[in-house]
Formats: sequence, structure tokens, C-alpha cells
Amino acid sequence: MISETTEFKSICVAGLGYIGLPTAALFAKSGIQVFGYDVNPSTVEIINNGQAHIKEVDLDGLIQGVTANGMLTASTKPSKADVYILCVPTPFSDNQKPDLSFLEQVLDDIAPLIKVGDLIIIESTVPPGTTRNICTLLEEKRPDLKEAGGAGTAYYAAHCPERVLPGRILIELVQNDRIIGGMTEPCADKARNLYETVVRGECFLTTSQTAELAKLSENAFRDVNIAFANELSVIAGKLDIDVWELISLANKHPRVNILNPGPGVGGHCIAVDPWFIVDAAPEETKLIKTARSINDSMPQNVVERIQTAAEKLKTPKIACLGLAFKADIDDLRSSPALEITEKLACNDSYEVLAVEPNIKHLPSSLQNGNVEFTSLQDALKRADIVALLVDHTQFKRINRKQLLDKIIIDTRGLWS
Ligand code: SAJ
Repeated sequence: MISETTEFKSICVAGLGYIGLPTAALFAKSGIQVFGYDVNPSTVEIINNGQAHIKEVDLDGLIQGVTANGMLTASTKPSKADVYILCVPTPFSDNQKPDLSFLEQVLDDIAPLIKVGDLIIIESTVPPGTTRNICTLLEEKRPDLKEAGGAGTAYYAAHCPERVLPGRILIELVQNDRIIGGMTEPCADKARNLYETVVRGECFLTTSQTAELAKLSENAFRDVNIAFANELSVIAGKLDIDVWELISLANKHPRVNILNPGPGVGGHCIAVDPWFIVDAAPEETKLIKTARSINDSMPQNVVERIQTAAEKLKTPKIACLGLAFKADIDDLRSSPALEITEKLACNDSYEVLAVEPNIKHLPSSLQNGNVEFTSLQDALKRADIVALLVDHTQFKRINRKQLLDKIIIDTRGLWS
């Protein structure tokens, strides 16, 4: 049923990934007709069959419901709508420059469909100034929109960054506060009206450029703080001090809250977004750059610890527990655990036992001779060295007696 309380009757969501699909489903559930659009035909097929192609808490049931009642349909082509929400990836290229090609492709696709009064929202994380540049590009493709007054008059445009945590996406999409960065004030007002149909958190209005930098700053803040914890773990290792005890004691101070060290920072957000700030202000980002390089050096640091332990053994059997970039998800993108396992797999004298309860097959980068995809119990039985790379729930339940005769490399502080 189409909601009677909203001025928006239809939304076209571009990019049906970790953000686009839950966002599309949530709006569809609120009673707005949603047309999802993704370049990947198999993604489209799976969604139209009523399933989610990604693993996320409670998403399967939601997709089943909104596709069954026709409120969400997926296609490889965009459809005309009142609102266009852009949720495509914005990675960086090899030289750490932002790659906005997916965003520009979507703009090419939707530009002919946009009509006077439509709202365009960029949810993808983007470098400062991108929303303005996208509007300029749109107006080059559609001079009629420029002649009719451009952004804020002929059409509306805003950057409304997503801020949700994988594993809690459906909860956080509704509960988190939202930054609404309008190209103009009427643009921000219009975008707020849209989000207020599903968001229970507060919507804070600002300019598109401030919203862009705010989103990048959130992730850079976390990156810098994790880098501090990681640097401490290297220092503590050198001084033979237990970093977990150290941090827990330091955190007893009322104004200290050190994050958790780990095998590095993965995923497609925190490990990427700080580079967008560096690109915008290369000379002024010394701390942000250093944090990135500390976090990027952690997988190699873990590999060296495992190599040192393996030197004592004739034919080392190494269990790599976890491949995902963090606990209880199936996402292997930029995963430090995967990078560590790949590096170990390059050594022919090792037998590598890879355990990842959230996936069904090994990724292609690990499909070579000395890596075996196996169960947790099998790996624990056979391994000489157990490297805990991800703190998945299943690993938290391991009976400590099973580890007594093993060399343990615990990168997550589970067995400290
Ligand atoms: N990590 C640590 N130590 C910690 C916390 C995290 O090593 O104390 C590692 C994780 O293991 C993982 C990486 O950092 O490899 C990133 O994990 P995360 O849980 O910190 O963040 P993401 O990438 O899942 O989601 C982040 C969130 N941003 C912030 O918390 C500021 C999320 O709210 C954003 O929506 C998301 O990025 C995004 O899409 O930008």
C-alpha cells in the first residue's frame, strides 16, 4: 500500500549492496514503492526471488516480505522515481585517489530520467565537494534543469552519509542520528522529509560539503584511535608486556578509552575513507596518513609473529581462525585476516588450515595447494599453531583445554 503521509511515492535506489539493499527494503516497508537497481544480474535475480545476497541480521525476512508484496523490485536498469538514492561503492585507486567512476556511471544512467522536483541523494562516502560536482555534471547533461534554476529549485540534491555498522544495519538505519547535507537549504529540508519517514534518530541539517567531511572524519577518527591501540600492541610486544592488561588498566582512568588492537583495519570504509581526506588536503594530514600506515602494517606484523613461532617446527600446521574483516560477518573485503592467510599460503612448507564459519567456499586467492578450508574442530585437532584472527562468536566458545598443547597467536585478546 502506498503511504498517504509522505510526499514521496517512489524511490530508485542505485547499488544494492550492504547499504543500498537494507535502505531500499526499509523504505519499501514504510510504504514507498522502491525500484532497486544494480549492475550485477545475479544480485538482481536473487533479490527478485525474495532473498538477500548478503548476510545481515534480519535482512532475509524483510526482503522476503517487501518483494512478496511488490513494494521492492530489482532490475539492472534504473526506473523513473521521485527520489534517487545513490549507494554505489566509492573505492580508491592504486595511488590512493578516490575512484568515483561508479557514481558517475549511475549519474549517466539516471540523468535522462530526472524530472522537475525530484530529489537526488548521495549516500556513498565521497570526498568533499563531490555532491556539488555531481550537480554540475548533471546540469551539463541536462541543461534544462540548469535553466529551470538548478539545485534547490528545479531539483533537489543532498549528501546523507550512511553511518551504520555491519551486523546492526537494520537497527542503526532507524535509530542513528543522520547528517543531511543539502546543496541548498530547500534541498536539505526535502531530504530530511524523506529520512523522517523511516529514521527515529535526529536529522541534523548542514551543507553538502560539511556532511561529506563529517562522514570522512568519523571514520578517520576511528582509524586514528585504532592505530594508537595497534602501536601500543607493538610496543608492548617489544617490552614483553600483555597489551590487553595494559589497555584495560589504562582505561580505568575516567577520561581514557583506548580501543582494541588487532591484526589491522579492514572493510571498505575505515581503511579507505581517511585517504579521501588525505587527497583533499595532502600537506595537512600527517596524523591521518601515519595512522593509515600503522594499521596497514599490522597484517605483516602478525605474519612475522607466526613465522617466528613456525621456525621451531618441522612441518608447521597453522590454523587461521577467521577470514572476515571483523566478527560475525561474511564480508572479506580488505580483510587483514585474509591478507595474513594469503601471506602464509605463499610459504610451501606450511600447511594452512583456514576456518571461516560465515562463508561456504574459500575465496579464489586461497585456492591453492597448501590451504585447506576446514571446520573449527578439525583445525584445532591438527594445528601446531593457532592464529586467532577474528573474534567470531564460535571462536569465543572454544574450550581452552583444546589449546593447551598449541602455540597461540591471539590477535584479538580473546585468550589473554
Ligand atoms: N577494529 C579494531 N579495533 C577496534 C575496532 C575495530 O581493530 O577497536 C577493526 C575491525 O576488526 C575491522 C575494522 O577495524 O577490521 C573496522 O571495523 P569497525 O567495526 O570499526 O567499523 P566498520 O568498518 O564495520 O564500520 C564503520 C563504522 N564507523 C565508525 O564506527 C566511525 C560505521 O558506523 C560506518 O557506517 C561504516 O564504517 C561505514 O560504512 O562508513
